[in-house]
Amino acid sequence: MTQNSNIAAIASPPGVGAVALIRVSGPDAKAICAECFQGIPAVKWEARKQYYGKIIDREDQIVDDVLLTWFAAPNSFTGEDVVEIACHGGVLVTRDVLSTVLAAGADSAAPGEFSQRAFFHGKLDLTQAEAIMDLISAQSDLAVKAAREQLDGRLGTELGLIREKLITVLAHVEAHIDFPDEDIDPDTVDQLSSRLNEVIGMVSGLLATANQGRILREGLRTVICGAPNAGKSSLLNLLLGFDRAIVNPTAGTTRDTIEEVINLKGIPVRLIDTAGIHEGEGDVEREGIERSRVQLERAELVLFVIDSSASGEVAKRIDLPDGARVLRLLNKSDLPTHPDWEGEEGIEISCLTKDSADAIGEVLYQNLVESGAVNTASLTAINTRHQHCLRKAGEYLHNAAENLKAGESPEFVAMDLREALGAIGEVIGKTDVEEILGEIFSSFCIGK
Ligand SMILES: Nc1nc2c(ncn2[C@@H]2O[C@H](COP(=O)(O)OP(=O)(O)OP(=O)(O)O)[C@@H](O)[C@H]2O)c(=O)[nH]1
Ligand SMILES: [Mg+2]
Repeated sequence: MTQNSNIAAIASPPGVGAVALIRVSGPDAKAICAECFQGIPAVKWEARKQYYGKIIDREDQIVDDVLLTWFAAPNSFTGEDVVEIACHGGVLVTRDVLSTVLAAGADSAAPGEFSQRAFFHGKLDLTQAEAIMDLISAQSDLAVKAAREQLDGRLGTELGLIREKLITVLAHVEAHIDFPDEDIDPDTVDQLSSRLNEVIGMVSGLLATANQGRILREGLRTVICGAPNAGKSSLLNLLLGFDRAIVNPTAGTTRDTIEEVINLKGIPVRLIDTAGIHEGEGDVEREGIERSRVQLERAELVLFVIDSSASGEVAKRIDLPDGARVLRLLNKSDLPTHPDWEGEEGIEISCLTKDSADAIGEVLYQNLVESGAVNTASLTAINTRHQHCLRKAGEYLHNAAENLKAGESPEFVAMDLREALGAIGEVIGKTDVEEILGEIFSSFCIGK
C-alpha cells in the first residue's frame, strides 16, 4: 500500500442486481469523483448525504445515473476521504463506472485493501478486520453472531486487558533491572507470580475457544460413512433438504466425497458423504474407498450409517478411527430388522421420512452442545492465526513464571514477558509496548 494513493473497487458482489456499489478511498477521492460526476458540484457536497447525478466519461458520454455519497475523513470506513457511488447493478455498467473512476485518477484496490487502510488508520484492530471476512463468509446464525461480536471489538478488548495486566508485570520486573536501589512499590515475587498466573489463565481461556472458532468458521467436520448401500447419500440429502447426491439401489453409487454445510440451529455442520467401505473391486471404487478413509481420519464426528435391514457382514468389519466421536444410525427402520442388528445400539432412523431429519438434527445438536464443542452462551472464537500467536505467548508466559519463581535474574523474566507481549500484540496488530511502558514508569516516580 502506498500512502496517499487513491483506490477504487466494486464493493458489491459480482453478478446482476438492482444496485451495485463502487467505493473510492484516498486523499483525492472527492476530487476524482467530482471530475466524473455531473450533478451537484463537489464544493456543495455535505458529508454522509446522497446526491443524484450522472457519471460522465472522458468523451462526455453518460455512463450511468447514480447516487453518490461522500464520507469526510476521518469519519469513514477507511478513515480516509471515501466516496461511494451506487449505480445500476449490471455487470457491464458497473465495470464502466469503475473504469471511469479509474481513468479519473484512482488505482484499482487490492483484495482487502479498504480494510487494511481502516486498520492503518486505527479504525479497526486486526481481529476486527478479520471479523469482516468472517461475517461475510459466515454460514450459520451463530457464526454471524460470533463474527459480529468480534467486529464489535470483544476479542480486541479482552486482549487489550491481557496486555495491560502483562505490561504492568513487565514494568515492575524491568524496574528491578534498571533501578535496583530505587524505592519501587514493593510488589513481591508472590504478587507478581499471581498476576502472571492470572494472565496465563486468561490466555488459556482464549486458547480454549479455538475449537469453537474452527467449527463456527468452517463447520464441524462430520463424515457420513458405512457399508455400500447403507443410505449415506440418502442421509446427506435428507439433512440438506434437497437431492444433492445420487441415490441408487446399486451398491457403490458414490465414488467421490461430497461436502455441503448445513445450519443446525445456528451451528454450521460440514457434512461429508463418502463412498461405501468394503473390499472394493475396480480402481475407481478403490480410490473412492481410500478417500473415505482419509476423510474418516480427519473427522470430528462420524455418522456411521447402518442398513439395519441387511446382513452386517460388511458393515461390522469397518474400522473406525480410535477416539473419533461416532453416532451410530440404524437406517431403514421402515423395513424389518435383519437378525445381525437385533438389539444393536444406535439411533433408529429412516431416510424415507422427514421426521428422521429432525430427530437426527436434535441428537446431533445435543451432542455438540453437551460435548462442549460449541458454547452457545459465549461466542468468543479465536482463529488459527490468533491461536498460533497465543500459544507462543503462553509458552513465554510459562517460562517467565517459572524463572520468576526460581529467583532467576529479572532480565531473563523480562525477556520472556516481552516476547509474550509481542505475540499477544500480533493478534490485534499492536506492538507499541514502549509507549505504554513509558506511561507506567512515569507513575512509578523513578528517575525524576
Ligand atoms: N426402505 C428404505 N430405503 C432406503 C432408506 N435409505 C436409503 N434407502 C435406499 O437404499 C438405497 C441406497 O441408498 P443410498 O443413499 O444411495 O446409499 P449409499 O450408502 O449412499 O450407497 P453407496 O453410495 O452406493 O455406498 C437406495 O435405493 C435408497 O432409496 C431407508 O431409510 N429406507
Ligand atoms: Mg452414496
